[in-house]
Amino acid sequence: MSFQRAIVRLPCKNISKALSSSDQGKPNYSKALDQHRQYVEALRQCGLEVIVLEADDHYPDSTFVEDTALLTPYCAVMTRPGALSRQGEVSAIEQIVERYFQKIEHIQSPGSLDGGDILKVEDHYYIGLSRRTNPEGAHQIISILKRYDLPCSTVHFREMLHLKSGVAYLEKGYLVTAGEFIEHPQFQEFKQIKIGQSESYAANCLWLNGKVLVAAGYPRVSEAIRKAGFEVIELNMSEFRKIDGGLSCLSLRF
Ligand code: CIR
Repeated sequence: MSFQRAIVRLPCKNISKALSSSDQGKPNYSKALDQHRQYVEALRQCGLEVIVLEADDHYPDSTFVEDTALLTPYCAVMTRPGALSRQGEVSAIEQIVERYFQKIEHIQSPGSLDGGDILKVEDHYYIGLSRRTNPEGAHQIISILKRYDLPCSTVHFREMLHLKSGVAYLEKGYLVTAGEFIEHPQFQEFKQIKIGQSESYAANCLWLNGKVLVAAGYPRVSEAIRKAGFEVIELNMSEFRKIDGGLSCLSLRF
């Protein structure tokens, strides 16, 4: 599989008001912009055409575009984020997605679903049930994906914010796993690159056309991924980490 394009949105001036469960302080806007610029550059290095949307000051979390949609080969599914303050992010992304997708589906109330809870492994979609994605949201997306003959299943977990906060797929049968996902029964059939507690933030890495984007500052993770045969691009993510964001959250790839 390969990706041609990505949609990203510049971080906004109100990024310091973004949702956060971390105790690492507020993100610095100009550093976030700089890190975002490098992220876009890395996407281009991986061969993607990058659609860069203007910042939206109304939504402090709006740089995390991944949560607003699932883009599949046959349709786009616009989500309904679990955090009330983020639900208004979706319509602006839909206007962009409409240019590229003929079929657009929607998650509807009372369903909630964040894109960060959807992990694609080959042609299978794992849907995480989290604090953001409720059973109704999962039920709706599963019905949609079934209509397009896309196989899927739900994953229960307790600790992480999103499914992809702790598990990533790198192609060639490799999963990167951290925390509760290391022993998770649904992920035992894969070759696992297991990440220890102290580096678990970097489990949210991103395979793009043969290269893997990894957060900088987690040397054991980069090393393990290199050993598995992938080229690694390290990116400083310090400002996004402060607001619970990882590498995958910053783009929608298709
Ligand atoms: C939030 O709490 O919604 C944002 N501060 C972080 C979203 C991260 N998104 C993701 O993992 N897909």
